[in-house]
Amino acid sequence: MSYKKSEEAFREAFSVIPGGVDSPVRAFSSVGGTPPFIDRGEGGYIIDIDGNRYIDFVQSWGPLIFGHCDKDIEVAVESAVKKGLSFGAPTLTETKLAKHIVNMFERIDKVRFVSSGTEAVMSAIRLARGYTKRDDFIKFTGCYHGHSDSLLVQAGSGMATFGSPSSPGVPADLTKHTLLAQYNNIESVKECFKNSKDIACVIIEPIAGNMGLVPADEEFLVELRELCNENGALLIFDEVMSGFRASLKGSQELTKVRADIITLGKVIGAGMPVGAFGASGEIMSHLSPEGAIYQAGTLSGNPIAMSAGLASLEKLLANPEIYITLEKRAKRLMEGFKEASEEVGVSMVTEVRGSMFGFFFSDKKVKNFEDALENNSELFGKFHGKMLEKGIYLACSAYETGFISTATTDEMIEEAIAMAKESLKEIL
Ligand code: KE4
Repeated sequence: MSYKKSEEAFREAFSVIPGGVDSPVRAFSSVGGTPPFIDRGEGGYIIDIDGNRYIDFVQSWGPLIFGHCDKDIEVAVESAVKKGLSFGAPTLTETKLAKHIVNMFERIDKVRFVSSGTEAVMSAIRLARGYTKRDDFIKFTGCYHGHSDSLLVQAGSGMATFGSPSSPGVPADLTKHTLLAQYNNIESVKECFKNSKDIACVIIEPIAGNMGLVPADEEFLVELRELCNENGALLIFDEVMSGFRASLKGSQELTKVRADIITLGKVIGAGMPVGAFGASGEIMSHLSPEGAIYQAGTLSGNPIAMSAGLASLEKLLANPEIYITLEKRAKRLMEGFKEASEEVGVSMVTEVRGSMFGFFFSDKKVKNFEDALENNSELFGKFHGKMLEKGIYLACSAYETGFISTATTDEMIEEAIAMAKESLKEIL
């Protein structure tokens, strides 16, 4: 494959955009090489500006569950565009999409739309703090919830510590209320509740997708729910990625545990900028303008984004059986990757939840971020590069999740498996 045009484009982008990208992961820093500049998508494929075609397992990091250029979503967007791009005023589409979400998620009576997952999580935490009149909150190492200041924290020495900034530009004052616990380790959460009597909420990805794919144990979630109840803290499930991807109703079809607040994104925008957060009517009544907790956004509920999300969600609701096929294909892909690793004698552990898949070059079942860090990331980088050359577009980090869309055919899955076998043989 030639990447000449992308190499030139990357240099040019670099001259006017930091790192040449508008989101760091896209720069391929952890895998090396030049990120292909994408010209267009076609169903399960993306084509770069050099004309190289790839089977797309990233799908814009999750939103494109129907693949690229889905006709139904395109028609919905085209008709919305003809009526205007934005009004800064209420529209019927927002209510329609909100009703679908409220009807799908238990304990959620109201939802508010924003323009990104970061905004959804930032607003959810402010809502929890305002509602409980407490300042501290617990997050888990390895979970990513967007880039708002209080979430850019790194753990201290112990398993349960107050966070310190993980990024310059984040004052310690803004992270001193963030406690860090270890994923799937309920003792570390108990430790946090011992360290603070001012905990407003616990936020977790119930199916973590930002340390690779690492689902929470059911027992852990049950105990987490109990701890929140005992301590008067709210439980926030960040399903920006897992919502509509792990199942039609995100983690809700995979655990009996229910959160007080949920955050959503990605699929509900179908590739357009949308985030959302929802809770009971009682909790949401504390949000402005009903209540005093302020939250706002010029493009929140944007009619074009709402139309895209509504078309995507209504298609999912009308075809819930697609999740059977999505999961079958995700499992076949991971089975094939495992075969490929066994053929060359390297260890691999894999995980699937609905249309989400993950794999680590490791011989250890991954239960938390510390386990995930033990993977062979050097081998992952080489594997990613080889697969790209062979037309397979995987997430450019070992700590991300891959996705199957309805446009990802059985033939594409078999092609990716064949290329995985070839790639590993060439590397090792
Ligand atoms: P955004 O602000 O990027 O829309 O959403 C933040 C966010 C919140 N919560 C979860 C569980 C998420 O996965 C994300 C964003 N996911 C990453 C992919 N790992 C977005 C990709 C990127 O940062 O470019």
